[in-house]
Amino acid sequence: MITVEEFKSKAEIQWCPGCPNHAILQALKMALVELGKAPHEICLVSGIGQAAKLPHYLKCNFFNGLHGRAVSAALGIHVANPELTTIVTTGDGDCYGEGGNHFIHALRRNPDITVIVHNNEYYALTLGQASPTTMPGEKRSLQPKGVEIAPLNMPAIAIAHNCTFVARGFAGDLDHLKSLLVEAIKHTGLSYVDVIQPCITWGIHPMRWYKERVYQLDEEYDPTDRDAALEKTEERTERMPIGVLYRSSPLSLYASRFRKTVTRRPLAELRPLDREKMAGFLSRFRSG
Ligand SMILES: Cc1ncc(C[n+]2csc(CCOP(=O)(O)OP(=O)(O)O)c2C)c(N)n1
Repeated sequence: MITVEEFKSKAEIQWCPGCPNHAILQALKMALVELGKAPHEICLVSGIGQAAKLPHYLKCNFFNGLHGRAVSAALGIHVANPELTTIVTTGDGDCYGEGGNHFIHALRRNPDITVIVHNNEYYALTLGQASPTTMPGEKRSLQPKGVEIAPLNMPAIAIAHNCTFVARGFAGDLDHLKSLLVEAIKHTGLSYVDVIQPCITWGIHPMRWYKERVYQLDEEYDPTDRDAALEKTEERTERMPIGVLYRSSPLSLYASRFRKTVTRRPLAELRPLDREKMAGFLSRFRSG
């Protein structure tokens, strides 16, 4: 039986001590353990940013791509090898800003991947500039008089485009987040979890502020009610619901449509892996 310890990588964590990203990393490891996944069965995919460093800190296959392109890379990886559990870890800037276009089109395609967005409402790596989810009125380096435009409501966009699993989690509620990630990874089709991740360096509110506002959706909430789900996505300031906002029956998957029209077998099956050749290739990237 795989343990959380076995997912620990050798890389030294570069996040601020106390950053809620640590909790998201832990929740993901716990979810993978609960699902009985082994490191070789998983591929984490990311772009650029603090959130995008997560794959460095979890032992498994990973691909670190360009800023905003994680979802597109994940789509290709999943189609090439559908046996892998492909998970994107990305920031609000990476996924909704630089990668917004790619994410929206992935929603239309419905690949069987999970997208976890560490939504801290800023471009944290590049020193806290406003991102697509920064709240209006907040003063930032490029908006000294305050952000003037409304934040992007990506969960609503996802629901409008029939994403079959849309959830919101909170990095301050580890067990709840772990359960959401288990559900998301189990889900067939694109599963999308927007995680409230208060930024302790550039943010204006402490964790306590979020804890006072976040509440768990209960059994009375019906995640199959599309209109109710769209309404819930609007609660983002005074009350912040967490849980599965929207869930619908499976739609046709990108990989199976691809199989019918382009190639019957996934790339990973076309030619057996030549391990010797691969080891030679990989050795070029090793130092020392
Ligand atoms: C094409 C491109 N534009 C801009 C940058 C600079 N850049 C690097 S990370 C980043 C912001 C990342 O923000 P987010 O995805 O929210 O992640 P966070 O650091 O907040 O976790 C930016 C703008 C870049 N590397 N590449």
